[in-house]
Amino acid sequence: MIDFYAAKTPNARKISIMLEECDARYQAHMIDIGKGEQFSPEFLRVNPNAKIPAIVDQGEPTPVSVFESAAILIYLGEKFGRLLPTTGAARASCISWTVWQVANVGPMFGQANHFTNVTTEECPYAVERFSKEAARLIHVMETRLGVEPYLAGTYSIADIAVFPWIRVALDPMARARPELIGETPNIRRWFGEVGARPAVQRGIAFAT
Ligand SMILES: N[C@@H](CCC(=O)N[C@@H](CS)C(=O)NCC(=O)O)C(=O)O
Repeated sequence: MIDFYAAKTPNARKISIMLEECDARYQAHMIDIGKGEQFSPEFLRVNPNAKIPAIVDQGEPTPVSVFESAAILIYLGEKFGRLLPTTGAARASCISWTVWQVANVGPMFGQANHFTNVTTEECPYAVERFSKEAARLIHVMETRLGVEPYLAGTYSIADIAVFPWIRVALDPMARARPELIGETPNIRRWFGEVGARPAVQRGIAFAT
């Protein structure tokens, strides 16, 4: 059994999708980050950095805590032997694109959304800076998906890492900026294929 600490956010949905793809036995524990539950002493023992997602794998001789979504995706890929190539160039590519998501797409989309939609202060410099970088990342992804069907060639944890963030940007109900996506036929083709997977649909439906 895997304890999964989560909230209704794209970062958490990466992990619910991966748990579903792996047919893992898991129990979700919702952390109310609006109320500051991530700072409770119990949760800080799981993730000293006070952020969801995090997991505790109770299925090992000694429980294993993992935090940071990329680390969790790699841990689950190795544990279940799924969606993470084991050697060579394929593994390097998969890890590169997975880390690309957590180091770039998450922070930049998050900041672009924050300064555009969340803060009540006018911050034109920050809006411009983060929106431009988010648009550049979309261009990088669109170019990549023009030469490969999936980010690392075959469907992998890298696609799972990015999918919930593109979903937020595409969703007209979301507060993120759909105009950032623009004319991106390759991303839309990829989004349709990834989104049609039953495990992805179950992972997205999690906690909605
Ligand atoms: N780099 C982290 C980002 C995690 C993150 O930003 N989590 C947010 C929710 S999506 C959070 O827990 N925020 C609570 C806070 O900042 O206090 C990852 O990929 O896991």
